[in-house]
Amino acid sequence: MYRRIFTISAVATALLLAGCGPTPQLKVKEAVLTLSPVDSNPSVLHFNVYGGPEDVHLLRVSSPSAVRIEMHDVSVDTKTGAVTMAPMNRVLIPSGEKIAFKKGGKHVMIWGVNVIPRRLGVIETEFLFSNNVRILVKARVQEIDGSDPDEKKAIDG
Ligand SMILES: [Cu+2]
Repeated sequence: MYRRIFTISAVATALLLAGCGPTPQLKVKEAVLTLSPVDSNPSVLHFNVYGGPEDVHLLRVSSPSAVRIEMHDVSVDTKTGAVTMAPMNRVLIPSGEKIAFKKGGKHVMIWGVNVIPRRLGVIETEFLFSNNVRILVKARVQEIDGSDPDEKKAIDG
């Protein structure tokens, strides 16, 4: 009896999926926090945001393990070649598109990363979007050379 119910529901699910087609899901992936070699300087968070079924804005990134977090964009002065960065209040995430926060471009700067993510090698972050969706992301934490944080190495031996 249980087997029969299971079989019917599996078929129903398959039909449902076939009928819907792929719906893009709002996601945050490939998140990596690179620690600043100088503690008083901000660390940098890179990640990719994948747009969902509707256009939304990324409004804020927060973490219980940091003092201050800002979203930044980079611009290059076409005359002097000087690179400057400025805070952004919001970032448009178009439906179905990938927006990269990467080296040389948009990024998130984090001041005062505490000892918890340094020991774990992982930092908990929360991404808040304009449709009120909050996505919790565990970002890998690394030193500037890509290795585990020094505090984690000390524990792991
Ligand atoms: Cu910055």
